[in-house]
Amino acid sequence: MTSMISTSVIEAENESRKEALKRDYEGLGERLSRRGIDIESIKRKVAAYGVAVPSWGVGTGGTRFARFPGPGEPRNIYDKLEDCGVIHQLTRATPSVSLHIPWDTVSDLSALKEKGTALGLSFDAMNSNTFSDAPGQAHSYKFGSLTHTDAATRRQAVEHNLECIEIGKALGSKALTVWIGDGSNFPGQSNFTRAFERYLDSMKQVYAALPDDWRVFTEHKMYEPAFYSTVVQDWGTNYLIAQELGPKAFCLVDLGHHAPNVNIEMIVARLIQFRKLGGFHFNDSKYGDDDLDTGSIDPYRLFLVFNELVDAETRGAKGFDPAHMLDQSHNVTDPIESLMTSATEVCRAYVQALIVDREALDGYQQENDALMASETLKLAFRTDVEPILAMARLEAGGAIAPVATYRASGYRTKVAVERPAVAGGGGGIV
Ligand SMILES: [Mn+2]
Repeated sequence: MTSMISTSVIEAENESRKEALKRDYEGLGERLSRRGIDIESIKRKVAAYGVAVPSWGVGTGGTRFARFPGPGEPRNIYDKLEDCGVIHQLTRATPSVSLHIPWDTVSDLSALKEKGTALGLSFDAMNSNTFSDAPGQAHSYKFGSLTHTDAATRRQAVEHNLECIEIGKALGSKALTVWIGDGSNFPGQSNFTRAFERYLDSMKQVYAALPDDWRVFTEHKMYEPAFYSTVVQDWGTNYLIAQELGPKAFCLVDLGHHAPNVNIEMIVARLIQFRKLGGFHFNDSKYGDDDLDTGSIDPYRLFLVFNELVDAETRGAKGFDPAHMLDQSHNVTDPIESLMTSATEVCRAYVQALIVDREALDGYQQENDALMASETLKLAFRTDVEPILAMARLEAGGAIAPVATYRASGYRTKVAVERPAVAGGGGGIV
């Protein structure tokens, strides 16, 4: 196994924090046992949990206004995998990487797979891109891709998705995520019904090429890049797509792709109930699709989403197997630090949801005791579960304090020397 960060750095950093962690863990264990919760079983669950890192996440993101690249940005997919290796080595929570084609230029697939294996990383869902034009492509996506009025453009977009499936097969991926930028900027510009008919027709061709053990995830988004209408605008349309396509099609919920104040956890519950929840793109937002770091704005909402997931897990909901991925844009931070922090936030929400007293909650719901039902959730959310997360990392060979350990390692300074600055780069917001 290739270690990106020297294990001696991790050990030295952990040594200085180990005793305090042990005391904190024991103290929390005692408090939880008073509530009838076994801290060890919670720790085992979070230790087995993983969230995928998007390959594009390790590059600096940007806005319509500017992008400010940081030092040592990854130059290619191999550099990106190494950065993902750092994140997993320190957090032990991100065992897989999600590729984005053609932002990731892949040529030697077996070398790529080998590199991933050496870093302890597998390949999560493949992401196709038909929302921007690749150099030299025959037909432009300016006016759409899978829903374009021109059949040849639609065909090209379908072919690209088929190519993504082929690449994914070679890498051991088991899912394709399709997000399209198709939509309109003017009332009347697009016929809603015809555009959606064309979408379904194109997606049926993609679906037909899916291997039996694959799933296809479609992602809804309310607005952007089209600002009047998008073809897959909300979870209702997304659900229709999954229903129309068949049993291998599922809805992906990107937390940022909703209007402010939308009850996302309720959407999650509905999709679970009707067995169409495919997975998540985790991020956070204040105003729209801000792609802010997961848990940085509204950690309670993230917890409420996980509350639905743990509820489904606990009752053994049929067909429940969502894929978890981070999808956010790092404009002002070191992407490695943001992704480590965000992976930890996802794990934290999971653990907080695991310690909800579900029996008590059920009782309060039955009795219509609104206040105590809410307090039951709040009790779990208010519990500082960091010792569980840190102990799980320590026992798995990770860092008690990932960001401090990363800074102590000098990784960014080292790669800044090896990787000369490049213009552009594959940052993006989808
Ligand atoms: Mn997304």
